[in-house]
Amino acid sequence: MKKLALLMALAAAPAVAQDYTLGDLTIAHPMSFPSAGMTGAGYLAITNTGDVTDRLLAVTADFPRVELHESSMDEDGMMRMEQQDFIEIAAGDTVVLQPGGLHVMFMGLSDPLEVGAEIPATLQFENAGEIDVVFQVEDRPAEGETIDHGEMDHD
Ligand SMILES: [Cu+2]
Repeated sequence: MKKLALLMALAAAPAVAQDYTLGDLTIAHPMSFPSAGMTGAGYLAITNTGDVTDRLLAVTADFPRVELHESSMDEDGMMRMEQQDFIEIAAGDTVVLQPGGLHVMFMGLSDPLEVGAEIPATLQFENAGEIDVVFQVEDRPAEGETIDHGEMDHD
C-alpha cells in the first residue's frame, strides 16, 4: 500500500501540500527536502487552537532513528543541532519547524530522499494523541536554504 502511494506520488507532481487536524491542533504542510546523505529533515507547522499547552513528544517513520532537533548558531558561527525531548506548542500558538530551527531528523536512511517521494510518519502528542501524516519531499528553494542536513554528522 505504501509502495503504491509512492508510485502515485511520483506520477503526480507537483505534490499538493496537505494539512491535518487532530483535536485542537492543526498540522500544516509536512515536507522534506532531497537529502545528499543518509539523514533527512522534516518540516511542518503546528497550530494549537485550544486552551492547554500540548507537546510533540515523538515522530516515528520507517527509518532506524527519528529525532526532534533544534538547529542554532553558536558563538563561533557554527550551526549546531541539539536533540529535543519534546516540542512545546502553547495554547493559541503556532510552532514552525523550518530550516535553521526546529526540525524532525530522519536518520539512517537506506537511500537518499528524492523529490516526489512521500514519507509516511506518525506524530505523537502529549494531549491530542497520535496522527498519521505524510511528509512530501519537495524541491529545495533556490535561495535561503543554508543547511544541508545530509552532510551533518549526528554521531
Ligand atoms: Cu537535525
